[in-house]
Amino acid sequence: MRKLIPLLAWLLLVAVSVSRAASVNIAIDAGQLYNSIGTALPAGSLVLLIADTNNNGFGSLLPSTLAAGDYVNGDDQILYRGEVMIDGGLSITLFGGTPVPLGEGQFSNLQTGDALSIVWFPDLDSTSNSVAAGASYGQFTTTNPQNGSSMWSVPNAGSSIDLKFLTQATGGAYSEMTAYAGLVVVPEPRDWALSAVGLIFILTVLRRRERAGQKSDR
Ligand SMILES: [Ca+2]
Repeated sequence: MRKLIPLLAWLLLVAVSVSRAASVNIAIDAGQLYNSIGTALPAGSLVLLIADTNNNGFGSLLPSTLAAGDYVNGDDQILYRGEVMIDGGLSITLFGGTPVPLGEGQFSNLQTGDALSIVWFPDLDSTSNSVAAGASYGQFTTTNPQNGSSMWSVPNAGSSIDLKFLTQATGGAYSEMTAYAGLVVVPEPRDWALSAVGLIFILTVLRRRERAGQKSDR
């Protein structure tokens, strides 16, 4: 028996401002994360923690900037940026285990109970500041947490939770397929609308020129 494929763990501690007076600590333990053809993500790949601040579900990602506080599709907000780390164990602590303080009031729409999700990008590294249409990504959230995970939602102010996302390759219960990046960033609707308007304009001009040419030929 040889060692298992290198385990990938991603853990972060985040202090998220829930109200002016209190914050919460969120730790994440992740298993293998893959691209769409089953290759494990390399160390340094960008991972985001996002929240469904309007409680209407996580929508498809739109082209967006990727700073903490930005929205990735209108109302799903980035709480924290992290990166894939490779290690032989399941516990890696970023920042020496010190919770990362985020500015109070930075997430004014965030409320206790908002669903949480992680998003990973096979083609972006942790220094990337934006994502374009067509980029692939994977996303995970659950209302039925396993392996000792807390609920994947914002806890009460002042409390700490541990979100776990462990695939079978890392001793967890989730199939490897749940860690595949099979989604793509879609263009914003208005981009499609603008393209359609532009195309109609060009066709109209061409048709007029064609008609003008036919008249002058007579
Ligand atoms: Ca949403």
